[in-house]
Amino acid sequence: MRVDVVSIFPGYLDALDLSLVGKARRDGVLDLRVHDLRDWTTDRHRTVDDTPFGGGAGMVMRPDVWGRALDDVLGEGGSGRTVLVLPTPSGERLTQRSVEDLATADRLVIACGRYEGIDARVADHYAGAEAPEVREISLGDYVLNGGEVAALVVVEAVARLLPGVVGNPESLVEESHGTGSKGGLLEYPVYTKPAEWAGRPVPDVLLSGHHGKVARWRRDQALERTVRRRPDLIEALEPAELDRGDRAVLARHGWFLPAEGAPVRVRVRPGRSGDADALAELAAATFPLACPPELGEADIAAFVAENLGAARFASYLTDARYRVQVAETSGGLVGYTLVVLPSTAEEPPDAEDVAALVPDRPAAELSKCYVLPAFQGSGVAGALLEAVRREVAAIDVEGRPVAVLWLGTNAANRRARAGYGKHGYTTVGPRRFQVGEQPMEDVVMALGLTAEPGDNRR
Ligand code: JD8
Repeated sequence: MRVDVVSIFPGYLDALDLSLVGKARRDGVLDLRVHDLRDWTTDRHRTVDDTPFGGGAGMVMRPDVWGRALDDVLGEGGSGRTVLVLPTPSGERLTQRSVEDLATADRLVIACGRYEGIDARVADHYAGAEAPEVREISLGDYVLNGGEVAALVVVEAVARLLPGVVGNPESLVEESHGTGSKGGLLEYPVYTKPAEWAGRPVPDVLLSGHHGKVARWRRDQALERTVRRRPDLIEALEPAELDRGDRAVLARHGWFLPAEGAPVRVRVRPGRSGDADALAELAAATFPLACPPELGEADIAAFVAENLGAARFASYLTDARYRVQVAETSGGLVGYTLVVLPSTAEEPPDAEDVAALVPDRPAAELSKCYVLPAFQGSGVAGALLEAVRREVAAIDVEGRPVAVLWLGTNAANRRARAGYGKHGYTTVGPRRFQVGEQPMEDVVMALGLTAEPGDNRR
């Protein structure tokens, strides 16, 4: 690849004589040429700038000088794909993906501006031409004094992708930000000898020799770092590239994968009075989906109107006998739970058959646990159940910690039963009841809350 850099400070690029880029130049893999813009000035002061039209501070670089320089440099090269790279704070953010694209070109010409920048007609002039392609790029949202630093970055980032520059091309695939398997995540932490430094040991797993565990640990570290430092990258992750382990790490940090699309930040929090309308809307959207087919639409609509309206939720949110948890995204509520607490420590569940199946007291009912279809199987329901367990396990009724959480779920709803089972609920027996004229069969499941010896739940 040939790269030409034009600058009024050509010495700035001397660093590219060093290290891998220097070797690539000596090996002929990279033909890097640095030009002094002043070679294309015509006055004895070698002037490259002038005052800005429209007034204002500073000086602007002249288009005619740049035009002569770029016409000459662009004219030197053969055919093939040429990209004119114009570093500017107002450019598109340079990313590994755009670097990978630049690395497929035959030639790059990088124009380093100074002062207040280059007259805007230069970019327009070359962008209007058949060739070269023009890329206005920025390194990031901070202000530098010129384009030279960006030229150093572009040359190093592109050169190391050229065949034969980096010793083990395998490591390129492994790198973060790239399109390789680790693409889109930050690097995991790395360690080397001594195994103990400043009282700090190396993580045991890295000394285990167990490659599978090491790979999993490194992946988890990369995910956790990315969640903490670059949540924007999590939103850009390709769901198909996330395995079960990845999804578990993301879920632990509040990121869940909906049925369609990229990971979403879901916050689980206690319901508050302002949630009533959104909860009623969510309940109306989710309750019918969990109803067995034999239940008629009319019965369902009647039940929703009677029991799941905004007014009912407003009462749940302000009445201490009820606890509401909600799962919320930036787009609104996607899940909720409702727990009914006993008024007294010995108050039995309101259905006799349940009271017999759930003897422990105080007993609280997980009355509602619903998640929008797009988030079913994403782990959001599990996060809600974990929040419910933590919240209810911390509640005393007449000074006695709530001993058990019980729920009734449709016997035919295998997914729900499996989900509750995964979170510690065990089936304690059937529960039969009527909806209108329709006989229904639920299973009752229960989760013991009070600490057994060695059980650290409390
Ligand atoms: C090119 C002139 C300086 C910028 C007045 C300070 C890139 N990420 C980046 N930040 N800054 C640059 C950059 C700065 C440049 C030039 C790139 C040419 N300046 C100007 C506008 C405000 N001075 C950059 N890539």
